[in-house]
Amino acid sequence: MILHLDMDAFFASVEQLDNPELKGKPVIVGKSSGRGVVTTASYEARKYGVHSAMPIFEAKKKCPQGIIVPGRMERYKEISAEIISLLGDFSPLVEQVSIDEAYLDISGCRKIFGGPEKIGADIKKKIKATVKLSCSVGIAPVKFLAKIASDMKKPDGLTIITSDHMPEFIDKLDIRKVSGVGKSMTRQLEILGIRSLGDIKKYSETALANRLGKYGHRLIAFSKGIDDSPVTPFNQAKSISAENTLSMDTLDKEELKVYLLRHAERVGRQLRRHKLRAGTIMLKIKTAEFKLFTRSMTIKEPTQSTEIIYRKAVTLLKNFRVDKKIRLIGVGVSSFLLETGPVQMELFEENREQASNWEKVDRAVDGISEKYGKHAVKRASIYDE
Ligand code: TTP
Ligand code: MG
Repeated sequence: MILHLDMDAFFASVEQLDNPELKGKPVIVGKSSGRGVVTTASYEARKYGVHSAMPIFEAKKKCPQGIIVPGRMERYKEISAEIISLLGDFSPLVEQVSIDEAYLDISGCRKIFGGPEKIGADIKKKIKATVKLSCSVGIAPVKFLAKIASDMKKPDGLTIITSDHMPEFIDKLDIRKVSGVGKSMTRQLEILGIRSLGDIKKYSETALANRLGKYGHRLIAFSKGIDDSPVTPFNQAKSISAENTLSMDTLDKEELKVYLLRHAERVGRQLRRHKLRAGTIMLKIKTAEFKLFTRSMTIKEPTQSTEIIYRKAVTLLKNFRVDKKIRLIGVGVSSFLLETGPVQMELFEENREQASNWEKVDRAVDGISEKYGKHAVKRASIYDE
């Protein structure tokens, strides 16, 4: 099963999140001067007919009480990265397709997380709890339907198309909803009397392919519920990271260490799930002035241990002069080796033993988390979360 997630009125919702005075109000993101267009609008503004790509002057006419705000791309990217790192907890196969949407292959997740309804609801809950924003989720046996499904009950929707319902769904599906079918294609299809995806089946494959070219073949496959495009994580095996924006900027290293541990846990878990070891550990810090710093170190013995990643990240933090308040902290790992690959052992017997003991702890923790959920075991220092 494929899950598609799309944030609701993303830029506008972030503006409402950061400025509570905007909550519940019609917010229009875009340049208010000259010939600016609407980048996006909150659902309150959409009620008045305001939508993306509409000239601002027209939006003002439709919704005079609309509050126009310029965009803050940096901030949207920051939240986007946080969302993507959360998704990695649910499946190793996450493909980000735009700033606010991603596909997840959840086929192998039933055992750990439950059925599609459960995983869809859990992902929504997790995002709501962490970044305080709502999203819409669609789940279907194939990618193109998952995307259509996520759009069906916006905002805050969850739509599932099971394989049993798929044929009926396809038969009724308005052809204009299928991605790649634009205005001119719609006109061509209308001439042939094709309005729903199911109508495609009335025609012979060769006739349609002759008329519509390459895309004809694709539509024919879609009409049978076939879409071979896999979920392809494009950062596959390059780096894994976790980060968060703090609820309040801080200078306190002890407080920052708690976040490092949480991120090390997430990154370590993902490494173990992918059966990888990392040779480089990275610390990412963004100051209150949005200055970004990264510090990294190579380790002799590539690791997948939470504890080791945490300790190295702490060392990097110790060496980092914190003189400006910090707003974001993250941990990343890269330079991967397959788990089975040769691993150079630490020189000292004692360290080696310690490292292998930590790996045993990780395995035990992973085992319990898989069985009883991620919150069943926690390290003492993050227990009060
Ligand atoms: P969308 O997901 O298309 O729109 P949205 O999240 O604002 O609203 P919806 O609830 O319908 O999903 O796009 C995500 C963000 O991308 C959007 O908040 C603003 C930005 N964007 C552009 O910069 N240009 C555009 O033309 C569109 C459509 C969106
Ligand atoms: Mg969106």
